[in-house]
Amino acid sequence: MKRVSRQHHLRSATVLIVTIWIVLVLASLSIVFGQYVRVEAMAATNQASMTSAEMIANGAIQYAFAMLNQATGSGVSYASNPYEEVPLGDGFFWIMRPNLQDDRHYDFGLADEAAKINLNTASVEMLLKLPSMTAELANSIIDWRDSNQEISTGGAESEYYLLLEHPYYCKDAPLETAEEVLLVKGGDSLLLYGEDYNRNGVLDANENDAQASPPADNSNGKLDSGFFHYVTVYSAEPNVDAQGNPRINVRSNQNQSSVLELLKTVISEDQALLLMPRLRGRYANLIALYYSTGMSYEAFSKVIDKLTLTDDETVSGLVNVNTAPEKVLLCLPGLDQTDVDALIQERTKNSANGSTGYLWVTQALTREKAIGIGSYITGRSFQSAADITAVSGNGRAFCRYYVVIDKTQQPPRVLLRQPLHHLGWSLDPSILENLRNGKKIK
Ligand SMILES: [Ca+2]
Ligand SMILES: [Ca+2]
Ligand SMILES: [Ca+2]
Ligand SMILES: [Ca+2]
Repeated sequence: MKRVSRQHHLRSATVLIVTIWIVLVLASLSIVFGQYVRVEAMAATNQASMTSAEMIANGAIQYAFAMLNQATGSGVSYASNPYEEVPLGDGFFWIMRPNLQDDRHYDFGLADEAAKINLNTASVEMLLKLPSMTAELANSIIDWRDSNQEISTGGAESEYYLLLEHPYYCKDAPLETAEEVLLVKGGDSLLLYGEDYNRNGVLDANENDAQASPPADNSNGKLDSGFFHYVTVYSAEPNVDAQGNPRINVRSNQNQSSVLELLKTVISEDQALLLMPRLRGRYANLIALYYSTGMSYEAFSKVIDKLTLTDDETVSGLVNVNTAPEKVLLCLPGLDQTDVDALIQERTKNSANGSTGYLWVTQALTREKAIGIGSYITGRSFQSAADITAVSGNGRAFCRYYVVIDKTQQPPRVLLRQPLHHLGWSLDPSILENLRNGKKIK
């Protein structure tokens, strides 16, 4: 009797343990399923927010196109159109550009690619004057883009790159993005971007905390930036005048009568006929020609845009002296700080008439210096960069694209659409926080 009861107790206990286990398993399963459903629902909402952000970014690209088309003549419009917190769909977009004078404040708008040094056409002397450029990298860029196999001092050709752990050939062709310098001997992201890890031109917390988070910065309270914001590979202009007519190649024999006709519009026929032999002489560029003709500044200003010294349909890599920042002007051959100050002063005087010319540099520089930069400068811009951040209205998703637009042709075309989401949210962090909490942005 006693034995039976003990067996009964044992069986009940076993049943109880099994029941507890089943209940535990069921409970945890239901928790897992519950979480799974919540995760699925959240993922679906996040997916919808992501789609929304992507659509807003597409809209922002169209917006940039429209802004560029609005610009009359051959310039790029930098009018005070809204580029900050522009509402679109259920969200917003920003078109950001670095504020090169101020690492505390964001700046918005399109960035002018012709206001930068072109890595494909700049001389080694010009490259060397870029902020944080090294002799090794400057010479290696020359070897990287030139088609020959001769190694410049400190440079490198294929024999160097083929001995790397992951070998590749020297490109021996023009760079297609500025980031390509990371593949070039001596190139690294600290030289290219400096401390501006997220490329927004603003000193962010992680860019001023030394080694605590990437990048390795010097935590000196100021953004020590690299040369990224000062370089391009895109600047190019069609060899036509402001009205879109092909320019006249002064050096070409069959153009002599057109040149004479053109000169007669600004000087007397006798004077023009006297000048003709001089046009056939040797001179480095149109500024040199201006001095050698002895024509007045007013007269030559009226014809310079219609003249060229090449039959090429496109001229690449010229720096727009009407828009280039101080550090870029300083890279032009032979110029020192005093020259650049004089240029900026003269430019400010001229800026009211929205000049697309560049002969005005002769008013600020000596004859020798003006001729020295004459082959590297222009007064016009045709390519713009739009650094676009788009966010969904609920702040759950954002995306960032770096887009380069070329307006040498109609309609304009996109030369680059580079995703930059991996750099994280690069505007004021409170914007995202406010949107996520259902508040107003500011
Ligand atoms: Ca080469
Ligand atoms: Ca930054
Ligand atoms: Ca850091
Ligand atoms: Ca610093």
